[in-house]
Amino acid sequence: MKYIERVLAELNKKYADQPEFLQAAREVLDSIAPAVEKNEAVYERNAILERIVEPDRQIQFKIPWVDDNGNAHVNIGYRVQFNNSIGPYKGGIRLHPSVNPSIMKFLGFEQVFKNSLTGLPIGGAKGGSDFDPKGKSDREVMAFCQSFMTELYKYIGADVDVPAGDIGTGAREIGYFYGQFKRIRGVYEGVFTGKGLSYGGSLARKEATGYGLLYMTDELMKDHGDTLEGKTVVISGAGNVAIYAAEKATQLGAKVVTLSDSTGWVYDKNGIDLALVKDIKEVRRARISEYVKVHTDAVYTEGKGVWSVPCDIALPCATQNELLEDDAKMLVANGCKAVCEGANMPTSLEATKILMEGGVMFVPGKAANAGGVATSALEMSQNSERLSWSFEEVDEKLHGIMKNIYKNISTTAKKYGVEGNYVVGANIAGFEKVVDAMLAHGIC
Ligand code: NDP
Ligand code: 2IT
Repeated sequence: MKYIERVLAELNKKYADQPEFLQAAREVLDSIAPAVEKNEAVYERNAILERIVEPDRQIQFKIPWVDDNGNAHVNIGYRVQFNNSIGPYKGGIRLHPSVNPSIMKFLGFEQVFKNSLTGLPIGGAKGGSDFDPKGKSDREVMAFCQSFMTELYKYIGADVDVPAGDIGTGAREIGYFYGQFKRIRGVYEGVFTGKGLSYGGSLARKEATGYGLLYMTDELMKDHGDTLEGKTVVISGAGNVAIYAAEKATQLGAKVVTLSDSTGWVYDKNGIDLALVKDIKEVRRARISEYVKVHTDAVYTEGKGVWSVPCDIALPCATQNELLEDDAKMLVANGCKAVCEGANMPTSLEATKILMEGGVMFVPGKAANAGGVATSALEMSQNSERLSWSFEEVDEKLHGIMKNIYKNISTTAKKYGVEGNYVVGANIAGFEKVVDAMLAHGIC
C-alpha cells in the first residue's frame, strides 16, 4: 500500500507534534487499505487521502473574560472545520484545559467519518477551548461563553456550521452560546444543537449518545446470539454520555457497577443508583466521591481503575486514551465479551489490538457513539420545519439509525473479508460515502 504509506509518512513528519491527530489518522488510514487498494489510481490522482486528512480550515482566536473578582483572563478558542462534502460542518465544542490543536484535529477528523455513518447530511467539525468550567461561577461561565461566541459567530450558521456539546459543554453553556449568537446576529436559527427545549432543542438529544451506545451494544449482542439481560457492565465517566448509557443499560436488563470522573471511581456491586448520580453531577456539579456518602457499602477509589472490575461489557465514556494496554489485558483475562466506545478514541491502538486478538468484540466510537450527532441532525430537521417531534418519535428514529449503522459496519467488514472487524467496517463505510461526494465535487 504505497499510497497510504506515503501519506502517513508525510503526516507523521508534518504533524509530529500532534500525537492524538496522528493516532486517529493512522487508525483510519491503516484500516481503509482494502478499499483504497481497489481504487488506488483514481484516489491518488485526485489526492483523496491528502485532502481528507487536511482540515478545510482551522480557526483560532483569543477569548478574554473577567472573573468574579474583576481579574481578566485569556483562553484560546478553536473551530476546526474539517470536511463539508456531505453536509454543513457539524460537531461539538469541548471545554477542557487539555484542549489543543492536536485534540481538536483528531476530534474533527473522527467526526467526518462518524457523521457519514449516521446516513444523514452532516459534515465534520470540532471546536473548543482550554477554558475549565469546573469551579467557575455561572456568571464566569456566561462571561466566557459570550466572549467565545463574539468571535465564533462569524464562522457558523444553520447551513454553514452547527456546533453542539461535548466535554464541559452542557445545557448551561449551550444556552449562553446560543443567547450571544442570537444577540449579535439578530437571527433565530438552528445554529446549535443540544439546545434547551424552550428554544428549539430536541427531546431525547440529552439521552441520545448514551442510549444510542446501548442500542448499538444490544444489536451487537443479538447478532452474536446473546442479550444484555443480566450482564455486568463497567462504565467510565459520569457525564452526559456515561449517565444515559448507564440508564439505558439498566433499562435493557444489565447491571452497571462502576462510574468514574477525573478524580476517582465508584464500584457499587448492587448496581449504580442513577438518581443519585444525576443529582451529584447534573444538579450539584460535585465529585463522584459524594456517591459513597449515601451508599456506604459502595467503594470509592481515587485515580483510575474501572477496567480492573470483572465485567461482561465495558463502555469507556470519559475521554481519549483512557483504556490502555494493561487495561485491555485485564478485560481479556476477566472474560469481557464486548467493548463499545461511548467516548471518542478512548482505547489506544495497542489496547484495541489486544482486545480484538483476545476475542473481545470491539465497536469503535465513530459508530458506537454516533447516536448523539445523529440526533443533533434530527434537531436540525425539526428546526428547519419549525416543528418538534415527541420523545418516542426521536427515540425510535435514533434506534433505527443505530441498527442501520451496525448493519452497515458489519456487512462492510464481511464484504472486505474481515467479518467481525468493526474498525475496518466503520472506517471503510464512513470513508466511501465522503469520497464519493469529494470525487463528484472535483478538486476543491
Ligand atoms: P461530560 O463533560 O458530560 O463528561 C465527561 C466525563 O468524563 C466526566 O465524568 C469527566 O470527569 C470525565 N473526564 C473528562 N476528561 C477526563 C480526563 N482527561 N480524565 C479523566 N476523566 C475525564 O462529557 P460527555 O459525556 O459529553 O463526553 C464524554 C466523551 O464522549 C467524550 O470523549 C466526548 O467527545 C464523547 N462524545 C460525546 C457526545 C455528546 O453528545 N456529548 C457524543 C459523542 C461522543 P470530570 O468531571 O472530573 O472532568
Ligand atoms: O463527538 C460528538 O459526536 C459530539 N460531541 C456530538 C456532536 C454533535 O454535533 O451533536
